Amino acid sequence: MSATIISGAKIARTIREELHGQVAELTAGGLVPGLATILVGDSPASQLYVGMKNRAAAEAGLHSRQSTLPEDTSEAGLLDLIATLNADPEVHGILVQLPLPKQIDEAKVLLAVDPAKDVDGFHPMNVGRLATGDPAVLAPCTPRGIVEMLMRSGHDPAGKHVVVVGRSNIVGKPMAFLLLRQAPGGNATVSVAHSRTADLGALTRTADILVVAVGRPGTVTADMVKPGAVVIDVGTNRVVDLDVDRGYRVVGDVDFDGVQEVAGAITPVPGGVGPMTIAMLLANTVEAAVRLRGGGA
Ligand code: L34
Repeated sequence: MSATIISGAKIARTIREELHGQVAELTAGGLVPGLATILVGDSPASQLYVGMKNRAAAEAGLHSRQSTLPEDTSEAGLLDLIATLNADPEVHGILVQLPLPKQIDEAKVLLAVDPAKDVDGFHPMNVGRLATGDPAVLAPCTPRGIVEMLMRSGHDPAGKHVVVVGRSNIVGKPMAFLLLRQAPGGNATVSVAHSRTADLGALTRTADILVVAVGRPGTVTADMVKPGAVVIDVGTNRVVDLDVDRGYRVVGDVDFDGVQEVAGAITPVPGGVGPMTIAMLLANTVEAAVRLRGGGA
């Protein structure tokens, strides 16, 4: 058997076209949704991701701007910038790319973003609203993108056993909360595994849907997957490959070649979850803009 490939790139393109239409209507009505991204430091991966986010925003017709701050930026300097963006009526979404340099307290920064402009869904108020099942919350982009990708590829998680491998605040935990919601895209039975889980394979073999987000290549191999299961690979790991021009390849957390022989469906890396994350950032920004204006969509 060979798994169906779920193309996040293709689904994301469709969503971005839908958003483009919605943004055109809003713009005609005098509301241009605005996204402000903040990049601190010069991590090549972060530079790439933030660049892709601003490009996608501009393509969809959003107002977009990027602030790039040096690696040695002080916490106070970053908090000042966030305060300015919180007060700017042209900005409806604020994204601070993670990780941040060591001298900056991430928790403080996430608390400083106006929850109404928190298009990452990382502010503790939004985390709490997600955990309590508020249907109107701005949910973190990666897990929201995964739900969207499952629904649009015909894999409704309702009633299914979903095993999430990874317990990060960016993916694992919000993924579990979204899947538990009593709402479309939710109603799953959820298990969360992590580095201290005993016999990971025994648990993952019970998964109808397996979401892997640990940031380590080869975490899930074919023997850990139930035949026919849906496998969502969230990892984006750079591995050295001197045979390609840029000197590295991007691989996921799943042993794709082996697992695709067993799984019913699988997401590729690249071209899977990554593009969905970006599409959901745009969707969250449009939603935030509509809510900040007041009134419905
Ligand atoms: N605040 N920080 C904040 N929000 C986020 O949602 C993120 N994340 C993660 C890192 N830090 C963040 C992202 O945006 C990871 N991430 C992300 C987004 C997009 C892609 C990868 C990671 C992506 O589109 N990757 C391409 C491959 C790109 C390449 O060639 O390296 C893909 O097709 O998967």
